[in-house]
Amino acid sequence: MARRWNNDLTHADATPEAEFWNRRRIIAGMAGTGLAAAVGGKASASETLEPNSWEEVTSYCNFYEFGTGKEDPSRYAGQMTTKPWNVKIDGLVDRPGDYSFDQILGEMTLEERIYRFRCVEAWSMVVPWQGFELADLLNMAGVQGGAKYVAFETLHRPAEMPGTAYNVLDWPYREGLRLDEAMHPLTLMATGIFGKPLPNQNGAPLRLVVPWKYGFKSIKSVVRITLTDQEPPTSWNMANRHEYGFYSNVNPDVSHPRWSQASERRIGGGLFAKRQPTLMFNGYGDEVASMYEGMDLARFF
Ligand SMILES: Nc1nc2c(c(=O)[nH]1)N[C@H]1C(S)=C(S)[C@@H](COP(=O)(O)O)O[C@H]1N2
Ligand SMILES: [Mo]
Repeated sequence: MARRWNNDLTHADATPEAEFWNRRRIIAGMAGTGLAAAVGGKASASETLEPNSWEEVTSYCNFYEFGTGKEDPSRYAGQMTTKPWNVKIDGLVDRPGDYSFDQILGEMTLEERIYRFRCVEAWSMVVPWQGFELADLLNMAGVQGGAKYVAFETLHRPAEMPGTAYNVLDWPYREGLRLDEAMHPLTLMATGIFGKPLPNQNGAPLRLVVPWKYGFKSIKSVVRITLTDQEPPTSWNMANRHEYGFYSNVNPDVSHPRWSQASERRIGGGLFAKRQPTLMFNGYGDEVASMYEGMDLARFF
């Protein structure tokens, strides 16, 4: 339980920003402990994870339900109603049901995680999230023995989502993880950034965050979580299975068919900033590589 160092934080009393930055210094002071590794991953020893700004994280977004432009989500996602909010948890679970967001928050312990975030389009950010481990939510519902995968769905409400008028993707937006990936302690259900509730454009009121995978796996505004024994269909894979694999682990050695993944552009670095090398598993290899032992990562990309 050492990781839950701030179990005093609840949704109701979102951390004031000053307090948040103090907490961040506490995290930074934990170098050498397992805690620091969980937060920063392997590269944390050589790289200080300096978060992007609120402005960058909330204005440069991908949320195609509101349009394909990077600024469309910050312009249009405000129309999305997030209260009330229910998450249906179904499939191979002992306690299926429609869980309200407040009910979920009441059961979960929120914590801070500063993670690298790498989009398949080769840009990246560092985001300070608040949230809880997906494993805790799945355990609340009771995962049954036959479950092998977890499928996720985003809200699909055309009246509030102008982007869904276009068939760029097959709506609702869908994603999936293997059960061991879903249960991994790095896998987060985020409810906030910078100590504040998630802005709509970032996937309010709760979204998945899988820091060692390309950003599109981190599905926003989740309304359904289904435990299944089959690999679930996922939106980007359905749109183009040659370009977007089910696994989509960050991998500098496996190019996207139309561009290299060897380096990335850190958002906010300025026009003349040098691209930085992309890290295997986005720098979280020590924690996650063992899950893929013996797999051909070029084939299961
Ligand atoms: N429902 C939904 N989730 C989504 C997307 C989307 O279009 N719709 N875009 C994905 C992509 S491609 C990325 S890079 C991240 C972006 O998250 P951010 O805007 O909070 O940085 O969200 C992911 N989750
Ligand atoms: Mo992305």
